[in-house]
Amino acid sequence: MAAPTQIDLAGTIANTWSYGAIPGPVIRVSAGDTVQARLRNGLPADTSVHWHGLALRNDMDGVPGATQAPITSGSDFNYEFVTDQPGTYWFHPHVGPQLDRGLYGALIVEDPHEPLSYDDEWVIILDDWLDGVTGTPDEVLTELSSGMGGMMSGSGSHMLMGARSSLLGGDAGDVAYPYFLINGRPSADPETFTSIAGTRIRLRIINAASDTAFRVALGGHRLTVTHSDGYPVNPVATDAILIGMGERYDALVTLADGAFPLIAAAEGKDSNALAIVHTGSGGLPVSAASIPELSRTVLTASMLSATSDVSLPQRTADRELTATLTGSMMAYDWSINGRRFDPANPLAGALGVLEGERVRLRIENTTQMWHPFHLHGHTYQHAGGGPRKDTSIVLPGKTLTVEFDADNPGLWAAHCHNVYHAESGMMTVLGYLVS
Ligand SMILES: [Cu+2]
Repeated sequence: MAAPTQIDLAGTIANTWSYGAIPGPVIRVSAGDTVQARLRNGLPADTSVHWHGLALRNDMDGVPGATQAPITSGSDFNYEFVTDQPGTYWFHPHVGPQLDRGLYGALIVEDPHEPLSYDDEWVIILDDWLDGVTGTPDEVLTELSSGMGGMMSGSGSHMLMGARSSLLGGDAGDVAYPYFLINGRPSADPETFTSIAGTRIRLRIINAASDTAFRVALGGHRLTVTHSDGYPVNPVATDAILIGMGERYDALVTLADGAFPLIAAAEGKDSNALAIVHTGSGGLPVSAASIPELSRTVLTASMLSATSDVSLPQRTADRELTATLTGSMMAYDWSINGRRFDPANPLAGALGVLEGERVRLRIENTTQMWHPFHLHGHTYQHAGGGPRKDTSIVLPGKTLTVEFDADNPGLWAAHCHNVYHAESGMMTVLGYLVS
């Protein structure tokens, strides 16, 4: 059930929309299981559910205009699909900027033959929050859509200027948020995880934000990254992880004795989300504001390689495609290959492939800002033996080349996972041609 509700942000009550709780209830299945989920739309608007990262049957992908009709207010839709691939996934609407409300949750596909050994696991969902506090996501989109001109005339209240990050190649984000949340809770009323020293935990970290990358670290600990976007990587130890919107990272950590801040620093935005990890009888952490791990080694996807069992077999590409990320903050005309996505004509400018092809896709960012590029229905591999992923940070002025096998026919959205960029037009469709 998606419906209007309220969220309690450490005493500030905000009106929002949710799937019953924020985050929504965790959906946990085993690989090979069939998920049956009925969405009842109690919202005063059309909606849908997209199952982010799953290579599922196309008509369950939740993209109105491409894979299904919108679920109108007061009506139901039954989603049913098989989950083939274990991993950390999530779900959210694919209508307007609804993702920037409380409509998101984790979908965990367990491996019946799990090769990792750990004692417990924690799902950690990161979010940037303004809904019901400084406005609504629809108001933000309207304001941003008028471009920098609106801000310069003094009418802007949501636009964020001066958010800079060297890790993100410059401009870090467009939108000012009053709160950053871990599992739906602000830093003043943090999520608390309680365990005992020596316990080995699998963290499943999901960035459900709309305009914020996070730098995540656990004070006093190093993390061993084991998965990116659900797929295993050769393990890498790090102090912190950079995670863009839509990305997921799994990491193992063995807990020390005490109380430790788990910080998700809003990259370039001078604020952070906080959770507390308690073991034994330790008191509260001395300082949760900053931990040295955040400024040590920060892992990005470029440091990862897929394990051999999930690497694509070596093969010459049958088709080369280019998705050039275009547009600017000034005009707020975000686009792909110079074309802003038109929901009334979704196939205009579509990228075409033939079933069975090995496809080499160049994602070329000609803008002055980073973008988390997301492809539906497939998990590509970063060229040169990199990680398998479905969402990748592409820095300004850089090109990321990925490869995938065209093995899941249908119409698949490909877009920036900054929800405001996507809604302003940085979206296209990957379609299967008929030979
Ligand atoms: Cu973008």
